Amino acid sequence: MPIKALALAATAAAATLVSLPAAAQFAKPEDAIKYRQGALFVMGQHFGRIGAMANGRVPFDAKAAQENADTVAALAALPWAGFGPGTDKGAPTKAKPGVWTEQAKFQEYADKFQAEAAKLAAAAKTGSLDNLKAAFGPAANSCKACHDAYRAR
Ligand code: ASC
Repeated sequence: MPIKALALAATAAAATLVSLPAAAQFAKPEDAIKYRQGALFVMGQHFGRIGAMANGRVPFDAKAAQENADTVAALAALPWAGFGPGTDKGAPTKAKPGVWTEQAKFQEYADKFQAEAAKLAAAAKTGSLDNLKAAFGPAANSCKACHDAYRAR
């Protein structure tokens, strides 16, 4: 295959990967709801392990912090595809109607969180607890801001 065609094929493959979450299709609203809840739950578990280190509740383990932060950063792209049209009901959910009536604003929160998750992963990669702590606060705040706005109690 000529180099140009190879490069094109590689770009197409990469684009497929990147657009996978956005293209996620669900057989029924219940599946989308379970999908987003599952992704958010798993993320929360890994995020919580980083928080325990950042807050001194468990000893700092640079490798564990990096693995958990990489997992959070990878999963951060996923939940949003599960908030598509018509997924406001179909299974128990705490998502507020604003998710669907203020889509641009909701997307801003999702983007902000993804940016903070990437920064957290970069900070974890340095192996410095101070860097981890510095990045954890803003990341946690980006979780909380969206929850406050769009998750019912
Ligand atoms: C977590 C988790 C969240 C956030 C949020 C931060 O560990 O599961 O939803 O942190 O509580 O304020």
